[in-house]
This record gives sequence, structure tokens and C-alpha cells, in this order.
Amino acid sequence: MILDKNIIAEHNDQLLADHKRRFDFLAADIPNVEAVLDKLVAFNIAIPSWALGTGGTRFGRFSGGGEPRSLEEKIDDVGLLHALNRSSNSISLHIPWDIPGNTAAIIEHAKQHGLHFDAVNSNTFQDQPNQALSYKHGSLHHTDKGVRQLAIDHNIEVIKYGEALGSKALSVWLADGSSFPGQINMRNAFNNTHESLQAIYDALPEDWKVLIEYKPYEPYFYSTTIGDWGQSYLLASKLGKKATTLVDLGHHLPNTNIEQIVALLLSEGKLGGFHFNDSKYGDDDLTTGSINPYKLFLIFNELVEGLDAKGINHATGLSWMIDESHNIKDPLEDLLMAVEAIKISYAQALIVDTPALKAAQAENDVVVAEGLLQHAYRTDVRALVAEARLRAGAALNPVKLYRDAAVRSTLIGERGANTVATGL
Ligand SMILES: [Mn+2]
Repeated sequence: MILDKNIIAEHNDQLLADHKRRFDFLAADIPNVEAVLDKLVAFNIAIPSWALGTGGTRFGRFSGGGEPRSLEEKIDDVGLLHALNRSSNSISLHIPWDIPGNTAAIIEHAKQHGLHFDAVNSNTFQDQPNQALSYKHGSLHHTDKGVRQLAIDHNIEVIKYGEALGSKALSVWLADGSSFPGQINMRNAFNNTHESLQAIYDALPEDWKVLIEYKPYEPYFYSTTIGDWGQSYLLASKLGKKATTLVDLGHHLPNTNIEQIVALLLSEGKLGGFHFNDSKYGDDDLTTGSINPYKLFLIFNELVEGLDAKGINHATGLSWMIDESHNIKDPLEDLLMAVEAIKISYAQALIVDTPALKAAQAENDVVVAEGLLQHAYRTDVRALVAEARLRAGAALNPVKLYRDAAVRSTLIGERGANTVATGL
């Protein structure tokens, strides 16, 4: 399904008068409004290929119908999202779930939707059919050199697929860990992981990055070999300048101060990628901004501050991606909501009165400093984000247009009600 430009234009015409009233009211209070709009237009968030179908839990999976049956259809779905919000111009592939058959044709297909390929993701947390050795007890950290080599070879294969598609980064998330005290030698596990990652690092093209993701628990529940940002940072530092840390918002213990982690990693030049989602308890993979939007804003505040301090382009300096599991919402609607929440938090961070904040911090004026952040957070910037969409040629209200244009029922008509996308 392709959304006709005229449908978007008609939708915007209907909503334009109300939008303009709200935008003009808001813009009158934002001195650098044009600069903020330019940054909002430029800011895109990659969509992972595994988030386009219904997710599941270990208890069940309830498919919504019309799910993409192939990599081409996954690209079509990201194309739909991008047409609706002009904020998702890339797709992040998971290997082996989305191995491209004809690479040139896949690139051309993506190009027709205005898309390119973001970081490629390896998978050493599952055994594939007919796999010679098992990842049951880990991959890059394994006691058996043969298993480690299998996992290294897989990651190098993923790099090759990524190179062919024009990707510039490899994301590595390891399930490696232990569930019981005494199960593993933690020092050996870490050193094996370092040695294995070194072999992968050595195979990276010069202009690539490896993004090392951490997670405190799950699927194992006693130790995870790359369990926190310190362990990821340690590995990234040992490996070299192409290695960086990836922060997934759901991969922290409750109440962790993620904004402080972000600030320090940026300061050290070691923040490479970001996975957006939200959670109440653990790695819940809920819609970004659905549970704690203030936390998301505070993280964006540190991101903007840290990127500006280093002179890094907000849109291109880091690898931005959504990493959620859509269990009960339509995945495409969920992704539209997530992108909206990300852009709202980003816009709020962009309107913080930075000179006043710096002055208040220098004076140790706690009340004024906190008040400046709260003022930005409590500003309703939705019209600003909508204006950026309008200027980019997208829909003023993407979810409304998605419903009005009956996208899901059209997809069910095209693909069937019982299709199941590959993924989690
Ligand atoms: Mn992640």
C-alpha cells in the first residue's frame, strides 16, 4: 500500500486552520522557533524490522492481521510510517530474520520509499535450524572456543550484509549470562567476550561503528556478562574508537539515572546508539513516553546539552532507533505514537533556556534551574512537532490519517488476516 500525496494534502487541509491557531500561539513564546523547527524536521528515528509485526510474551501472541510477510513488505510498512510522519527514514535489519535475497533490488525498494539502512543487528541469543553448536550457555563469552568462533563468524557475516546495504554500524546485544551462582566464572566470561569482540572489531570497515548494548538481566537472572553501561564502556574503551556503547532505555534497573549515564558517555565520546522504549518494571518494551515522559525529557535534555557541547549533529551523530514490542496495539500505530513522543521530548529539550540554566547552575540557584527544566517540560509543544511534520510534507495527525485511510484493513486485504512477521 502506498499513501497518495493527495490524501495527505487533503487531511492537512482539513486540520490546517486549527493547527495554525495553536502553532501561532506557541511560536510567539519561542524565540528560536525556526531553528527548532529545522532540527525537528531533520531528526529521524530508525524502525527495527522486528517491530512491524505483533510482539508476544512467553504466554502468548495475538496477531493483528496484515503483518508483513517478507523483507519487502517490512520496508513497505516503514515506508508507510515515513509517508505519515517523515521522521522514520531508515530501517534496522535483524539477521538472520531479514536476510536480503537480492540486495540491489532491496536497496532500490527502500529508495522508492525514501529509506536507507540503519545499524544491522546480529542474533546469538537463539539457535538457528541445523546450527552445529548451541548458544544455550552463551555465545561470545562461551567456555567453548568453537561456540565463540561460531558467534564471531555470524557477526562478521552480518557486517557483510550491512556493507552491501550501505549500513554503517553493527549492533551487538548478547544474552550471555548465568542464572545461578557458581554457573560461570565471571572474569573468564568477560575476558572471552572481549577477545571475541576484538575479532569482530578487527573485521569492521574503517567507517563503521560497533554498538555494544548492555542489559542487567533476562534471559538469565543471576548475571549478565555485559550487564551495565560500565561493562559496555570498558569493552568499548579496550576495543578502540570504532566501538561505542548503546543505551536501551529498558535495560536498566528501576530508577537508574539514565540521563546521567547519557551525559557521561557523551562526554567521553562513547555514546554511539540509542534504543527508545518505556517501562514500568523491567525491559517492558512499551511505547516510548507512555509511562514516564518526564524521564524521557530529562534524557533528551542531557542528549541535546551533551551533543551541543561536542558540536555533534543531533540528527546524524548517534544511531537513533525504536526498540519496542507491540503486543496489544497495532504495531504501526504504536510506532507512530513512539516517534511522536520522542519528537515531543526532543522539542522540549530544544526550547530549554540554556543560557539561563547555565547561569542558574553557576549560581547554585536550585529553584531557578529546576524551574527552567519544568517550564520546558510543561510547555505543550505538540503544535511545534506538527508544524515540523507539515513542513516536511507529512500528516498533521498521523494516527488519525492512518485510521481514516483504513491502512490496517487495506493491509489485511492485501496480505491476509493470518500473516505472521518474523521477529520476537
Ligand atoms: Mn535494544
